Amino acid sequence: MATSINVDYSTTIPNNIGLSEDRRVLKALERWHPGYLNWWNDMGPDGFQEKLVYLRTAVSVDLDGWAKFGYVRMPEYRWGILLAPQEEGRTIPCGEQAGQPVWQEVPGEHRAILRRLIVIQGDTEPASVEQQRHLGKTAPSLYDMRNLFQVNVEEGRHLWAMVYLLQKYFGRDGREEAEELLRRQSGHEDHPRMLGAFNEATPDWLSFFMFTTFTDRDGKMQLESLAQSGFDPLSRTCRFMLTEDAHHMFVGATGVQRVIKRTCAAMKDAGIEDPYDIDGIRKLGVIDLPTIQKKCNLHFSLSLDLFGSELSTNAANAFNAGIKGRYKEDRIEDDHQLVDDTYKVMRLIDSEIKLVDEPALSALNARLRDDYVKDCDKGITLWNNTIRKEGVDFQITLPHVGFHRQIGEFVGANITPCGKVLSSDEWDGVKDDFLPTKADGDFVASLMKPCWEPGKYANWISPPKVGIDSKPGEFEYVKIEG
Ligand code: BYC
Repeated sequence: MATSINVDYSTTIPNNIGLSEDRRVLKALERWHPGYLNWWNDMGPDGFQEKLVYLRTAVSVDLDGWAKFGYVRMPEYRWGILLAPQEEGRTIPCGEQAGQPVWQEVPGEHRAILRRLIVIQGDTEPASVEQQRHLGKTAPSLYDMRNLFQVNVEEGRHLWAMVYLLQKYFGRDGREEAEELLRRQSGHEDHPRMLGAFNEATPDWLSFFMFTTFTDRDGKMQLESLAQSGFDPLSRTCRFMLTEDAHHMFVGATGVQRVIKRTCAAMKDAGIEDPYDIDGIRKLGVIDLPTIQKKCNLHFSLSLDLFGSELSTNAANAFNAGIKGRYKEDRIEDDHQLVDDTYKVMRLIDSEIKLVDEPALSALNARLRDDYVKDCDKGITLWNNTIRKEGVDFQITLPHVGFHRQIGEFVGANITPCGKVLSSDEWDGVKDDFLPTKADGDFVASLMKPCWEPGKYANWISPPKVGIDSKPGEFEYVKIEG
């Protein structure tokens, strides 16, 4: 397969994989394209399909300058198939065949497991676009609106990336799966998206920023693991997707930071020192820090569920097969087989939380989740530095991993964000302190009014430090008129 760093725009589907010479796959993708556009028009950003948006498009996959900025109508965005360059001499990084050359074709014995992972990954991409489709209408600025749409078109491209793998390597099954990816819908009663968090609503912009902080970061960890795959086309696809995901987490973490900054500034101006003076703070038209903490608790716990059960034979099989590695597998120094190794897993035993040695192979989901929690701390530090600089006495914290879980070891347990195990009665008395209530949701919703004048920001969020592509403050990121 020919690959180059630069993207070929001569076919209807931009690519760097020599698609014009691969007629079978080109045709299959061209057949899938109209269905994709129908899906985008029906389920993508509602009310903005005709607007010109200042977006970046990939023109090259090398690290420097792969992006080109310009005004585009979203349905005309050049979604394409982009793979990171092939690494000479790459070997399978883990499992029974570790050290042997990577596969350029799907190994028959691992076909089912690979297809399942690619389909699950693919399913999350359109799901997030569906979850966010109404947010444009309440964007707090044109800058934020543009960032939302950038995230959306890139998730659309990530769907293309997985569909390419399905069409190229999985024949008829792959084509059917590609159709199903357009048929399932986030939150749909009969054909929902595959993973829990992708069927939840993203009702407001604070949720969007939390989602891009925490759920996109699960995306990062999963893509990092799949980038370690011995199936080289999957690895190369994921390596390029990771460069795009970094921007999504930036949008999330700086979005929450800007909300926090505005709240602290408004408190200072009004002479409010107590962060728990909820009514007083809400009267200022900003979001109180305890509500931000509750949203953080919700989105972090929903994202933890995306790692599956702590102990999983699926995960062990994928690792053994060399299909999915650990986070930064190629930089870990051990035998990459883990046959006799153990890993400490947090478990709930007789209502007590304990660290237990488990077979390392079974515990791979728990290990990836632990790596994820460490990575999440970066966002939290950013937010707490802002609160400290503004002089407010409050700290955002990540809740305990057992808090509010729907998957795995802690399902059904009543564990507080501090990690205390409660009885059901005790839990009912305090749960509204930990998760957003209807009243919290209604209050946040009441602030979600569009603010679309170039250079202006809604009262509840502060402006960013710098513009996109070094544009000045009043730059018209989305042309709303005309
Ligand atoms: N919801 O052995 P188990 C992203 C199912 S996000 C519903 O515990 P396993 C993005 C599981 O499928 C990253 N079902 O877990 C972010 C299995 O069902 P079957 C997406 C769940 O398989 C933002 C059963 O329970 N990528 O990119 O070891 C915006 C037992 O499973 C859930 C990936 O996830 C759940 N939360 O691990 C846009 C990577 N969890 O097979 C995009 C690919 C588990 O028995 N996926 N189940 O019917 C995987 O690596 C694994 O499938 C999982 C689960 C980590 C998801």
